[in-house]
Amino acid sequence: MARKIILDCDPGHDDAVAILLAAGNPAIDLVGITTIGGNQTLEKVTFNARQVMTIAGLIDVPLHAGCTRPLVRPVEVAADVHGDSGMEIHGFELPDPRVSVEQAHAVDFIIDTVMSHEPGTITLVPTGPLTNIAMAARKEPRIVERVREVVLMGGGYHEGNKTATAEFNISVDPEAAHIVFNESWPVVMVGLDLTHQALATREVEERFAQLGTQAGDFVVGLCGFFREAYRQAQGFDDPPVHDPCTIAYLIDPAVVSTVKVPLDVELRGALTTGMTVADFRAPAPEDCHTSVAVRLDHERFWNLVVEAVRVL
Ligand SMILES: [Ca+2]
Repeated sequence: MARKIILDCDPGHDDAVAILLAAGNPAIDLVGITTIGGNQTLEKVTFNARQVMTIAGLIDVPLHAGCTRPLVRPVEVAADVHGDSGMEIHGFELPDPRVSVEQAHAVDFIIDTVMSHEPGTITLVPTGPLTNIAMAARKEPRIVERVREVVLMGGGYHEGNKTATAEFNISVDPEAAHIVFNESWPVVMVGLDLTHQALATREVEERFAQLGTQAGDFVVGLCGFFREAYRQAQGFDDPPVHDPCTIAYLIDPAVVSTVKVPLDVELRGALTTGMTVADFRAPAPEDCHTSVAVRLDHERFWNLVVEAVRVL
């Protein structure tokens, strides 16, 4: 049976690819999409989500906007790698959105969806700051034992990007991350250690170009801007496409291997605020509910994404 997920995202070039992968792979049942301010303001990323959902043909999937800012800290965006719109693109005309935003707040949608489905059936997939997920856990604590798993893109056990030790999504709202990591639900952290292996090489980009479809051309356009932005901002030759790694893990765990390890987040470090700390010193205790993603099968990953985009 297909995995029922709520994708909580901030599109975002790589969020867009995550949406396409979720839309095009039959192993995923996209119950809803929620947005969170992150790569750009909530208003901008929600507009971007509407455009991506239009390209992906997700006309009947509900879209709910969430929190405009982190729990404690001020808004920070990532215009250096995502541009002024949050999803700047090269050589591709984005469509007018044919998807509208539902009335209900994302946090209420998450709660209502989890509470109205059988326990253990809804997986939360956050690919932006964790504000909505933390708010949902605080507003309705009963969701914690009903959620099947939280599979998030964020953090890193050896790497940072926003700072030397902190990844952007976690750094923007570390207090929210603290709530999510310290609830008892299973958490899989797909962090930079993993997603920096998900490089969109020229060969990968060419496979999307060969599709000759709107969705394929969209990915090529995303890669074009993202490659240049990542080169200038972080010195990458090819851009790492972080967010779809979460979806790939759910489709086929062999593509993204994980290790069980206690995990927490630094809230008060002089140099390390927002750092995710994984304790590898000993075998994880029996009751350990957190895992980190360690190794990506690059070829199988891109095969999944290309195939999903092909069928859209
Ligand atoms: Ca994202």
